Amino acid sequence: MTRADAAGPLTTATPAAAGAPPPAASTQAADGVPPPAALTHAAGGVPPCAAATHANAASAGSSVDAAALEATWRDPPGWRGWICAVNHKTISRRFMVACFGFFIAGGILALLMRLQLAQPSLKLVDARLYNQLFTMHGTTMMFLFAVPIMQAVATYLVPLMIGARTVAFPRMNAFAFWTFLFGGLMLYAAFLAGIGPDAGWFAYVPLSNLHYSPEKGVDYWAQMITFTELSGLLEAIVIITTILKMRAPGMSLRRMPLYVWSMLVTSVMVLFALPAVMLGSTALITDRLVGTHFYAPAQGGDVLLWQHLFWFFGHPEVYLIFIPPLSFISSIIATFARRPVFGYTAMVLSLVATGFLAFGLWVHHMFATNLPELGKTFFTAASLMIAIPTAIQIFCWIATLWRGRLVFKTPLLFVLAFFAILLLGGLTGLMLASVPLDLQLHDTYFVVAHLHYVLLGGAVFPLFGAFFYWFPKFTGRLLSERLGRWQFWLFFIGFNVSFFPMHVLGLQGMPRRVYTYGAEMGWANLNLTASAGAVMIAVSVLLFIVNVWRSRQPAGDDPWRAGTLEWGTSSPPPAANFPLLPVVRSRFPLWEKDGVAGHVCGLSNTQREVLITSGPDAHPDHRARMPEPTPWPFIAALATTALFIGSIYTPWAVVWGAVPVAIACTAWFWPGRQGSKS
Ligand code: HEM
Ligand SMILES: [Cu+2]
Repeated sequence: MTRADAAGPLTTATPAAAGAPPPAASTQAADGVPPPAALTHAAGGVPPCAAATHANAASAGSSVDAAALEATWRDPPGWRGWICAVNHKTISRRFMVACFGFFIAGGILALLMRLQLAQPSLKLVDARLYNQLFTMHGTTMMFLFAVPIMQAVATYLVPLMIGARTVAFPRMNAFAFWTFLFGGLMLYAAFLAGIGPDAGWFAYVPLSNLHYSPEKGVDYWAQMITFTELSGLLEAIVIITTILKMRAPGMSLRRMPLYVWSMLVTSVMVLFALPAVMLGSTALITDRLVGTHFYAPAQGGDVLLWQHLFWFFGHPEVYLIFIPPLSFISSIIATFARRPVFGYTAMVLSLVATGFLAFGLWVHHMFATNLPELGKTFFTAASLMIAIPTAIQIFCWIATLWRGRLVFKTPLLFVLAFFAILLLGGLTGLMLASVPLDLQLHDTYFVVAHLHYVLLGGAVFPLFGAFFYWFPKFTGRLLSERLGRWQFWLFFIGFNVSFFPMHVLGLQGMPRRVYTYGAEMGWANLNLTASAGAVMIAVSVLLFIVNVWRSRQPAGDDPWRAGTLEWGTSSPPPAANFPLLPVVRSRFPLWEKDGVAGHVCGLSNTQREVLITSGPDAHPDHRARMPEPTPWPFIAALATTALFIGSIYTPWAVVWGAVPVAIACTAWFWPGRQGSKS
């Protein structure tokens, strides 16, 4: 972004300046935060600007400026739009669809596994393919679905929630999407070509070294990590910068919606967590391809180094998956209980505390190694401690729901199911955090049950809830309540039928990652039950797709009568998000008696201009010009893909492959007429 030096004062107009009655004191008192000084200053210090009338016109649905704005901000039509789009909503929609596609693919692999395990000694798939199935399933769900979809949803919602026109670095956002997509497709191409990875989703050495995994599968796996983590890091930078520099005037940190807080915490965690696994997987590739010895004990390397690097990322990853949904829940609960979530400060502090503590737990995945016992007790304590901030959030939600007038729509059902399922997953987590018990249950189906209770309970249930809640925002259409309820109950029952028996199977000693078992083990009935549950889950997901496909019912702009800014514009939002950027004075601007506090004026309609505000208080600071649509992020992602895939076969690809990447980046950053690219 660069400073735009266009002439003209940049001001904010409050209703007072526009001649409307001053905001009621009571609405401000409710929030307890006084309006920021600079706003009153701006409103008082400049004459009521032309846009003050725009403000009124905008709320009355004026289309004059809206048409110009639309022309300025929309993506090019036709195939050029496919390649050149940089609008954050376009990129985010594609990102969400891609992640959901990978979820379906990972789900089909899970179904295949459950079919194979439905009866003892079945021969549907052999051991080799089964190894690939669970590796691909775990990898897909963790790297191609759960984390990226949280970022994808955020790049849609965050700008709308903070009253911004777009994300920071729109081109980087597009590049991150393409890189992610190409990385995922590469992994599936390898799988379909019969060289899928088969060393498990955490690819422990020495199993994943050249000696035990001589085929190319592990190389594809390790390179897929590079793709997705590069994309994840870039998205984190986009989200952090957007949140810290592009909030609507008046939206101080203390007025940020909880969801925006959760994305800030998550994205900062990404910056610390992802480099660890990128480093680890790069060292794995160089061990395999050029004979380095990072993980070779005979040459002075260390196999446990891999586990440390992987889990230093892997445990926080669970929270990358889990923290955004916590705030889906807060958004949904506030709206359906018709009141702000109880204990804002406690909620924010719990999010931040979870983010910190999440980095101090990784060794609980390594209790079965020969690390010093005393050291392990520290990680037991830390694992128990992280339950505290989550418990605080749960109590705050209960306090909110207690006196609220609940409206039992589908999103709320998913939220309530989250409570039940996550509770069970949390309790088995506390059990596994104790070293002696973990040594007994390690690598049994008890762990498979635990991880699915946490991951599906903590992420997939809230995600479906969030999707029902924000689908009207994305599309302007409502999903059917009737189908939604069917989907919910099938999913809830199917989930428990599928995964609850796995606790018992684990206690009976069934190991994970086995492709079959003998009838004499006595595991047949529980396994058949688990497989039946998986089929119910599949039917429920099908219902969801049908629901999305058939949705026609117009939603109106704000079907839930919610209070946060994303509902203050039309549904789906126009290309520029808001005809005039809002000014806010509370956490739920739309629940104020007279709506938002005012509007920003002085931004161009014919150029992609955004307002940059100060980090803590969101005082208006300067205008910045945002980049135009361009094919270069797409081309740069293609060049990066060639480099990454080439390097699986020869290290020289890193050298030659850098040339097209350099050319693409040079073209991308070539100073254009408007002097602004990012
Ligand atoms: C949608 C229904 C799902 C079903 C029926 C299912 C089923 C399974 C099965 C049968 C296994 C293999 C167990 C073994 O042989 O050890 C497995 C492993 C796993 N699943 Fe799922 N799963 C589902 C969803 C998910 C989701 C949503 C996630 C993550 C967000 C996930 C993450 C994992 C992981 C990380 C593993 C471990 C893979 C490994 O051992 O390397 N699963 N799942
Ligand atoms: Cu963990």
